[in-house]
Amino acid sequence: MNTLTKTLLGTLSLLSTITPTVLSGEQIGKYHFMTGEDFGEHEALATQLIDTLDQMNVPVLDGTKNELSQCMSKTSSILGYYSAKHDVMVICTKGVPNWLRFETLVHETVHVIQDARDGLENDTLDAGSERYIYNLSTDLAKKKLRLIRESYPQSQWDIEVEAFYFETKPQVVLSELKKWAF
Ligand SMILES: [Ca+2]
Repeated sequence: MNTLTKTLLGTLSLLSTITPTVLSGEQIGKYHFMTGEDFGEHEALATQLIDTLDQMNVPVLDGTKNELSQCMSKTSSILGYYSAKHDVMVICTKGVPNWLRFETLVHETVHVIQDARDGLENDTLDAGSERYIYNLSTDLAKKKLRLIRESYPQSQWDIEVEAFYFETKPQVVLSELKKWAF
């Protein structure tokens, strides 16, 4: 069983809405993976990010096309997420403009970097030192700080400060990601 298959099978236990039929090997190929083209004018950078994530065995799934519950809920506004347990990224695409899809890809990629810092094989994320996060937070737009405080548990504030800070800096995130891909 290759790494990607293992990862996807692992994801199935997390994302319960995928029907059991996709468990058979040949249907693994029916997963909807994202490509650079799904990000419109951001295609070039998105392709590089996705290719580098692929090298790290982190697939990027279209959560809407795969009908994952997190993307189908009418009441929630989840744009995407990264599972450190399964090393899988999910981007919700329905009604999401290209720029916001791309920002979500970059944001979630920061979480992949945080996961890689202390080893992708474990489920923990490392945001860096308190001083580093403090410095980022003083530079972060007040609106984003408020969003973090209101939308995330306090235990996640540090990792979100870094992710929100760099979500608009795709080049920086891509170069940092490449350090972890080998
Ligand atoms: Ca980790």
